[in-house]
Amino acid sequence: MDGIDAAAEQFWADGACVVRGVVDGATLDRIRAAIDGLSASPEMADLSAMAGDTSTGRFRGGVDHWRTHPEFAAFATTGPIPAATAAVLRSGHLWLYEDSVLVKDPGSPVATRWHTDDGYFHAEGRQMATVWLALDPAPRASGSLRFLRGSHLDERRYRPTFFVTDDPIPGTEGDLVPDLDHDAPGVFGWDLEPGDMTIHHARTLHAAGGNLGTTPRRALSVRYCGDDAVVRVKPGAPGKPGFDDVAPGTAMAAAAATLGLPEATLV
Ligand SMILES: O=C(O)CCC(=O)C(=O)O
Repeated sequence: MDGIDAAAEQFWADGACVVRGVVDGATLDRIRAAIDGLSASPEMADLSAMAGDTSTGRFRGGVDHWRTHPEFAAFATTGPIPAATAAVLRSGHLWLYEDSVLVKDPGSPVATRWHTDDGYFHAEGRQMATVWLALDPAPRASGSLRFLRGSHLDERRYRPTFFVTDDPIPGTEGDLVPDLDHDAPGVFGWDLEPGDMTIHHARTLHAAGGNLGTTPRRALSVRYCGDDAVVRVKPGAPGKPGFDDVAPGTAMAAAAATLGLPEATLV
């Protein structure tokens, strides 16, 4: 994969990287169709409503589609998405933790607030990352992700929030998330074309603006654990099946089968 070593260097130095043109046109069409098929599904929460926004353009999101839709499991565990992620994480194995579909209609002003994914993951380790695959042109003005450089190296832990507000989820642990200007020093990101993806570390602070463009901003986000990840339930964070029954500190390699988390095929 062209440029993957440079992407890995940047991921570990800055906390995020971009890999361009990873997914081919036919696969993008299949992912778009799968995402569009969820549009009226109860799996998709109205995040605009959670933000108190009444605009016609909505922000909708769902999680764990792979559990009930085999095509989502296939997107996340086979082909170039996990292969690129494992190369960037420098991990010999990769376990699917979660997937998420995130659709911002044109005209949705709702921002994704600053957060780290770490607070939501019932796992701990340096080799944990999220892929954000663009299915539509996603310049910054349409809501591609913004990252805070080096924040993955900070030992601080942040409380997970409701994603579109800064309110922490009750019962969670850590500091309150910051509210950073998207033009602040150290904030960076990329304009993306369909098939490009960013990969960010689970401890990297990130956010996205609303979609000020004229086309939808559909994204598939996939969260992975690598070789050094261990199970660690985070109090108050949304639960995942089986995690409470696994001893804290158990290696994901040993726990994944019990948890029903598939290992990706890396080619
Ligand atoms: O798509 C978005 O607006 C946010 C996605 C995100 O924060 C993530 O996938 O980690």
